[in-house]
Amino acid sequence: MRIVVLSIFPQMFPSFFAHGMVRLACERGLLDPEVIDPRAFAPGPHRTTDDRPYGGGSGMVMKPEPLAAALRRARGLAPGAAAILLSAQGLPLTQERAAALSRREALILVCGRYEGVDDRLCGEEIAEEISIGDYVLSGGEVAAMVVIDAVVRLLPGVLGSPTSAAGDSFVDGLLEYPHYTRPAVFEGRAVPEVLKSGDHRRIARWRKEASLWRTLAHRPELLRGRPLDEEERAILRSMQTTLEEILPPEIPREPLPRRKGAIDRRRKPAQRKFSLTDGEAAE
Ligand code: 9D3
Repeated sequence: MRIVVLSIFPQMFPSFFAHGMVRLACERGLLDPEVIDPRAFAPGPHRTTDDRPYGGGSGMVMKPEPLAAALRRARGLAPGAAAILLSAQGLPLTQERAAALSRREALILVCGRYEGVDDRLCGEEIAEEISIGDYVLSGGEVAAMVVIDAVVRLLPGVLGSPTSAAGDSFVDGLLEYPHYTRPAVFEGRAVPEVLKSGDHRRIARWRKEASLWRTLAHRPELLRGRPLDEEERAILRSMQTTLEEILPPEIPREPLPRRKGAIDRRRKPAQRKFSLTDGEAAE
């Protein structure tokens, strides 16, 4: 896969391409990366790539001409590739989107800096915009590395076996179970006995329970978006039973004590638009 990155900080990339699976992919000829600096296409002694925003306001905007010229060069290096802008306004990166990108011949990744890129470039030259999540970065470079990392490990021949990628979290919709290696006791904490038992059925069951428990605790919304088989339903039911044993039902129903001086935002019964029995009364 050809990947051309456009960035005014090209020196952020060499060490990224020189490590781990990304490096392996390059060595195996499965990834052919190139970084282009739009500054090289900017005129004048200062090679300025930013300017003040029309309409005023704080921050600077990336000028369209150097980026457009760099894009033209990128299209020469990666004919037919879609240009993707890394942007906080983009569609969220998911495992599914990473998999779709990994099936393309080539990618052009455009990294913005400053407050953003002149919107006329986004409209005409950019096919897609991708965000890596709802937090503020200072530019697209780290996001481009995230996209490349997620995509490259899905290229056929990068991972040891094609099934390694299929076992990942998100691929089967659950978080992963905990991992352990030697020593058997580390700082007084032992590895769960079952993992040393050699009983592969019990190990598989323990891992399934741990996956479900973690998913329920950290990412319950993932369980809603995924069909559950009978074993998984049984495990979740037993967890509910366990929780009810630990927490008698009246405890979570008790309202939390009010902080001194806090404004009481609890809606009083008189403020309700409808009484709770309206539905029945209408029948
Ligand atoms: C006034 C609001 N701006 C700064 C607080 C908005 C803003 C401008 C530029 C927010 C982020 C950025 C730079 N971000 C990216 O280039 C970026 C990004 C991100 O910030 N979050 C998640 N994914 C991405 S991909 C590129």
